[in-house]
Amino acid sequence: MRIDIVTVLPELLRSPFEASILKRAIEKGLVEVHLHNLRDYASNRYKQVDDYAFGGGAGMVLMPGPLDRCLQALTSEREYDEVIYMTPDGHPLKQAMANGLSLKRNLLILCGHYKGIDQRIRDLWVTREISIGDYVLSGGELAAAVLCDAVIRLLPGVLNDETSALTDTFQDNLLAPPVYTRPREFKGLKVPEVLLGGDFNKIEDWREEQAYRRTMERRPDLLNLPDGSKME
Ligand code: 6GU
Repeated sequence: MRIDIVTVLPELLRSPFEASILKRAIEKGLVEVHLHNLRDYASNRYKQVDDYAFGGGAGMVLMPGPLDRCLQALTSEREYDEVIYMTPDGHPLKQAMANGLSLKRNLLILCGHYKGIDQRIRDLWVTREISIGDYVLSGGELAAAVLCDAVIRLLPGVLNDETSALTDTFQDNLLAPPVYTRPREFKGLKVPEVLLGGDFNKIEDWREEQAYRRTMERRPDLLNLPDGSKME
């Protein structure tokens, strides 16, 4: 997989790809991540990429010119399966969407900033608009990092048995059950007996029950969904 990310703050997006699982995925050649500074596509000598919104109101808007030149340059090099715009008014990111995107070859991600990007870039180029939740971030960069993490960890060969995605919360619309490691007793709190017994059927039953209990308590909305196989 190849991911190209267009941003006015490339420095904000470097560290997520320089540690742990994402770093390893890149080193193993399972994914390439390329950052593009929108300012490199500015036309005037001030390297301007944002301007006031027509109609007034607070906040700047990313101008269509630099974004269009950047997109023209990138899409002339290769075909993208999706041009994704990270925006709080997008479709909420779900595990099923991450699963679907993990099957694509080339993804292009646009990070919004300030009041967002000129609507005409969305009309002309964007194939999918994604939000990572109902709160507002200062820009799309951290949201893009979240999306990339959710997608890259699903690529074959990225996770090993210890970090397997199959038992993740949400992979079956259930929250994950509690987990314990050594010691067997910590500050007077004991590990549930069933986990020490070695009866794997009993352990599975216990985990499932705990997962249901937790989901019922915290996210009853998840229990009404069909399963994790839909894209949106
Ligand atoms: Cl994708 N961008 C911004 N700026 N804020 C957000 C978001 C995205 N998703 C949730 N909040």
